Amino acid sequence: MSLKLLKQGLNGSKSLTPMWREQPIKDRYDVVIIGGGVHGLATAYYLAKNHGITDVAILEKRYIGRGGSGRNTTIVRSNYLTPEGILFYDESLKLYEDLSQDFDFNIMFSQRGHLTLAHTDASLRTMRWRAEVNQLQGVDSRVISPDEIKELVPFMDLSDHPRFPVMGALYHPPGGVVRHDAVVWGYAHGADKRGVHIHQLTEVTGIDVEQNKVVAVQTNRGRIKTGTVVNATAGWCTLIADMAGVKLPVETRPLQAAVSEPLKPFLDTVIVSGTLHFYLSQSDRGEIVTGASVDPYTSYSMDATLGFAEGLAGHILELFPSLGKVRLMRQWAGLCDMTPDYSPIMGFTPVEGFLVDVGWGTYGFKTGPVSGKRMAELIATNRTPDLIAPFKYDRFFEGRLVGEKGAASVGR
Ligand code: PYC
Repeated sequence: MSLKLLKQGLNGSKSLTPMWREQPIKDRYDVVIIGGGVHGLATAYYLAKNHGITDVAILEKRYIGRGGSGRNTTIVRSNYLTPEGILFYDESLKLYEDLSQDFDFNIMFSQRGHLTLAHTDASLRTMRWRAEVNQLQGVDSRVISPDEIKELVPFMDLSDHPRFPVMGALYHPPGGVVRHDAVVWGYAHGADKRGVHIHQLTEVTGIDVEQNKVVAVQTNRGRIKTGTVVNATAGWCTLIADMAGVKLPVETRPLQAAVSEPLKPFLDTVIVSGTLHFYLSQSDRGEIVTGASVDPYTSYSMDATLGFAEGLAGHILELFPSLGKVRLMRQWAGLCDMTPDYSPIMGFTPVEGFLVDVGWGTYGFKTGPVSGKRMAELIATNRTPDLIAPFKYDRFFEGRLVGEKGAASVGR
């Protein structure tokens, strides 16, 4: 046990220092980041840590981590389908591996392995395809048989009784889960410590552009002059981009999720079934953390629905009938900004100084570290890093889409 922890245990809350501070808001910053989720916070953190740029404000309409960063199912993996996607997601996974040490704060990262089930010949073929592309990029991923799955998940029904029997799976040992709030708090703490200002309850109401250049943002707390604005507002990115006159090819859909009551440990991998539309893992508290596809309509609603819970439970029970008596404890929804190719949009836009880190669909949380690191590099050098060049805004006009069918929960 660390000395710090022991001291806190003995002194109670007296020895606790806040993870980040409230600072007076200035009327000018070198960089203004809109959105206090993991992407915005990580961008500020790496700007300060890697590039010494500390005159940075994060503007968050509500409280940090209130959007997708606090509403996801905490899955981290890099077994994507496109070489561009795999390299990008893999850098994030590697950053996650060192993040607890980097923060000096436990983010409860657990590389417990990730299984994507195949229930048809066609999906088995896709898993083989993914495994080959993964391996070519150096990512640990392979197709395994039902017998091997049984070893990893003895509770799953691998007989021919389910409507869609399991024929195999893509197994990705480095995939896993991480405590999402801890990631938000760790980045907030690290950014604050280096001089970044985090302004909660600060809503952006307009962006001032003169001669095609950003000059300021308008907020409910006054006007802030700046030459660099980063739109890191998953779920609301089109509304912010509209303020700068930038159109984004994005539609917004809710993605619902749920947790069960706590159970004794029985599942130590992440399970995904594209055919049955569910994914689940067991948290360190014993809850089953689970979700399904995006809702089949565009909306900004973050309400949970009974229809979703019923559909999800029905699908899970097909493979885990022994969970029949388990009660759902909580349900919620987050907003997903979906692009036409299921890849993000990162970097420069036609408006000088207006940068985007958006279009994060159902895969944004896992990429917080790499997005923050690479967006910070782009801001510091005014050059697009090679790793994120495939995701540039211009690809939609140049016809260079990055069709990322390894994205989860995009079925409709
Ligand atoms: O991309 O792994 C994923 C994922 C899981 C749930 C939503 N997206």
